[in-house]
Amino acid sequence: MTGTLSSARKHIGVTVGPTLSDPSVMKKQIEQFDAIIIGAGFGGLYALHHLRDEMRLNVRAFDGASGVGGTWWYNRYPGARVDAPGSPFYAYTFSKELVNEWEWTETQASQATVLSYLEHFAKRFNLEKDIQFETWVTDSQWDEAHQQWVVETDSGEFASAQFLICAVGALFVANMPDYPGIHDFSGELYHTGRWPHEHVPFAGKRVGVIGTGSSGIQSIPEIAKEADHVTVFQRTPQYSLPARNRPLTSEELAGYREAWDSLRDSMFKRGGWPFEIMRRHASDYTPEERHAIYEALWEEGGMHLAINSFITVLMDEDVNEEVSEFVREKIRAIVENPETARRLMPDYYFATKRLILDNGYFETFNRSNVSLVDLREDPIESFTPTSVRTTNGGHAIDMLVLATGFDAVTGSMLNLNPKGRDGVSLERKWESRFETYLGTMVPGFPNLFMIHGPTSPGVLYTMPLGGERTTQWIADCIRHLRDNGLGAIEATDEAAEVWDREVNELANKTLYPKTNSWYVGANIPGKPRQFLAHIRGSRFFDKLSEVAEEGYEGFVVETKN
Ligand code: N01
Repeated sequence: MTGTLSSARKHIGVTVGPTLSDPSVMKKQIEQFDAIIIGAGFGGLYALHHLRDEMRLNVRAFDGASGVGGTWWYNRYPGARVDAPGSPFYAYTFSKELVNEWEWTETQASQATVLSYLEHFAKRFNLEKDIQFETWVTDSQWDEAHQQWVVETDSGEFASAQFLICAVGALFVANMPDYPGIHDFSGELYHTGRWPHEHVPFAGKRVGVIGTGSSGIQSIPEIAKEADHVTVFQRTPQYSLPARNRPLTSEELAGYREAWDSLRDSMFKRGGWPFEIMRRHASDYTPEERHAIYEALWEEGGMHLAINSFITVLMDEDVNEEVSEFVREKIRAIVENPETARRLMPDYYFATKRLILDNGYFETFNRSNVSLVDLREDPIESFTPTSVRTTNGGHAIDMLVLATGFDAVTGSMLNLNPKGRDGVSLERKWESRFETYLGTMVPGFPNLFMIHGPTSPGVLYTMPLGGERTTQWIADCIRHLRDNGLGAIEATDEAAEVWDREVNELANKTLYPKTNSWYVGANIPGKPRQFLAHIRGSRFFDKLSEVAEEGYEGFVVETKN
């Protein structure tokens, strides 16, 4: 954040109160819109299209990057791909024309393909003219008197709008490990979530990779193909399933297009998943039959082992352990060196961290140029200009890749840190608990909407579709306000409390909260522990509709000033 709203106001010779109540100054100093959108990734782009073209609102979007794409703009590390469900479902679903005109060529599209798709989307709907790129929103403040949000950008501009839509990304604020002395390392240093746009050559280099989440597991096999040596620094061994990425045939794509309406309908009903889900119980099968089911699902690849094995896999410890052991067996069978295989054995509940899909990750450890350091047995002690030193010795490297993830779900909203009613900041509001109503609004922050906010289904749902559905709800809410001469809508504390309980109760029926994952904020030291996602996506969107039908139950509204 560079400066505050009031300090910059001072800079241009005005103060907060009088400025905002003086229309002539406002016209000169502050550009006015109906809605401001922060972020031009999947969520923000659709919000811009929908609010501007369907609702006919005057909208401005801001993004710090120099192009559209959000997550797909930043995460350019080698091997970055979509996980499940893959093409053509990880895409906008609302326009059949769009579905029919974009030619997906692989089941798990690469980052470059997804970025091209988003660029195509922006061009097709002429969105770029209303996006201000390379512009960070550094501050945002609710202006009570005018029932509007005023935002400040890093270029010292101000803009205001009745509605503020935060499409700031659930996985944006990079988690930089705070190892003392890490800056003593003088070689090339990258974070996967901030990968350079220029080609990064690995040939002839010794590369260290810290982190074995999706980003590490996707990038390590690609880096190993080129580098002299790759040293993987692993803190938690992972379950990873074969992505089985392959070309998507034109017949398959044609079939999906043909059946689009029913597949989309299925996504609505099945938590964003387009295909039928087996609703079977492990106890109805013999151990041999169950094993055969796991084998078939492993061969099928993708997330099927988690989604389609047994319905209690994320609730029943015994079923979960059986699937966990099945994956461990696979790792033992793939990895030739038994000591390396031992270090790669995951021991948390299967699928309670975000599931990872890989393209040859475990196989990579059979290469002679890849070695594994288990940080639990052999922790990092220091860095030198040319090495990482762990308890058992030094590891010479020329390049360090941090695949250490993000301050997930809440980090980007806190980075924005809007100031709501009475100037109370989001940071203060969320000091001990990430309180929201419907994962979309926060008490004390009228007319501020989040796409993929905490306690929304977020990453547990197919995100582009989740963004569409959330935006449609936001748009209906805005229409409701406008049609009824209302100036503001705000979630009540009571509704947020009930919501919080409901989200928690759902999560506590599963094994998710028992694992230290970014779903509970455990990857960020000091972050309040709270399960951050609504685990029943379809039920979540039904609830959004019910709340609207009931006249926005759980909200208070104000007439327009
Ligand atoms: O981040 P992560 P990610 N010292 O937090 C380790 C999405 N995504 O960027 O498990 C040593 O999952 C950390 O260890 P531990 C997807 O939703 C999607 O990989 O905390 N290690 C872990 O191994 C995903 O879940 C795609 O013990 C440290 C790793 O770093 C999410 O983004 C692709 C450490 C971080 O894993 C985040 O994935 C990529 C430290 N100080 C990402 N700090 C798709 O395919 C952290 N770690 C769509």
